[in-house]
Amino acid sequence: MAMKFGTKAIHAGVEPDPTTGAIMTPIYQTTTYVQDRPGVHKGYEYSRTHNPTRDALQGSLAALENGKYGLCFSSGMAAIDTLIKVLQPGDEVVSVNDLYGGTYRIFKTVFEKYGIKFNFVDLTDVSNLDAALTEKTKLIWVETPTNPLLQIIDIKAVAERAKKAGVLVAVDNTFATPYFQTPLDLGADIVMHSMTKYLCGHSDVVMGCLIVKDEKLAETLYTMQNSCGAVPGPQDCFLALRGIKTLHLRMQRHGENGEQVARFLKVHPRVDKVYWPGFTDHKNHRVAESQMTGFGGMMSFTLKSGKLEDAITVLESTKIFACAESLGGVESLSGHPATMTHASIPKEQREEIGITDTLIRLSVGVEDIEDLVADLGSALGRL
Ligand code: P1T
Repeated sequence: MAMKFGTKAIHAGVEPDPTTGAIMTPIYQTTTYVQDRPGVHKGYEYSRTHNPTRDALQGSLAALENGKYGLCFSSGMAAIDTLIKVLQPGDEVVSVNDLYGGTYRIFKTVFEKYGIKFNFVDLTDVSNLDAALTEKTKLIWVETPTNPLLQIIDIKAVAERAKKAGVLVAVDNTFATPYFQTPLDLGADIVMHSMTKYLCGHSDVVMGCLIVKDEKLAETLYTMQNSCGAVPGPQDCFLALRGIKTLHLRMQRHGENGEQVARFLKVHPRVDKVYWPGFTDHKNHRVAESQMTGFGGMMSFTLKSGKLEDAITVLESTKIFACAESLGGVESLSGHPATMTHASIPKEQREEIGITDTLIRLSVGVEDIEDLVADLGSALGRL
């Protein structure tokens, strides 16, 4: 039966436990499964390979992204690591040039050593892809909206060009979540998430996932998942399943609060630029409008003064927005990309794309909007 998003978030992939009827998938805290005879078992042999709690979660994720196969990992980085290991030395990857600092770091400092080449390109203009593709290109890595500048990449346009060139497209859908955007429907081959963020949603689990439609690609990835072994434990899978049951409710509120905070910042006298794809003057607002059903609760802004100390004052002064790495939990967080999440990107490169010293990133939570706006107003009032 075709289900709508909220129904899928609560039910997809999850059946009552066959032995007891428990409505919540139990935490199968076991490493191994007894076999009647060697090779005769109930579908489970060893928990690196399969675990019932993880299987339920993987099924839920596949359904949410309109894919067929879900694979969970012990972090978002482990999901990226496993995917890139499918490539061979000599292969090339075209990646967006604004992306999570840790993704940039694993590409540059880990995989370049093994002979994989990464070309970082401004894909907000899709025609830049043509010059970047070579016959060695095997994968295009898209993050949209990007972290931290909320750039928007046209997934459909990238996928069309990639299909012609026989290249896979992976989309890091962490910021949008499947509530606002389903890249597989737009022609992408692989969706990746840092589930640590909105999918788990309560700042208590580190986890990642890959979701695909193609059976052969899924088999390759399952083999890699089992061979490399960066799988999450059953307790974390249980927490992720619980978090996902309210994904639609949380995302709706993140989006509503996000819009109000963005509009407040946009007219504030101390604030210079506000990066949020819901504004009609955002470079790719029309693309965002066509491929997303809402613009979310992530945004970044800069200060008119241009002074690092002022950014620090704002980050120190808020009482509700907590200055911390990460995003996507129910509570509001603030961060300073240049010194925190994106410190691993060289300074010149960072500044070239707009990650300046006064850039502040907000993950707007689901608290009452009046309190959030008052908190930011009072912190900016100290400048
Ligand atoms: O932290 P981990 O679960 O390993 O996921 C890495 C990752 C991948 N992709 C995106 C878009 C991300 O934002 C992240 C993690 N980001 C942060 C920790 C952060 O504060 O931006």
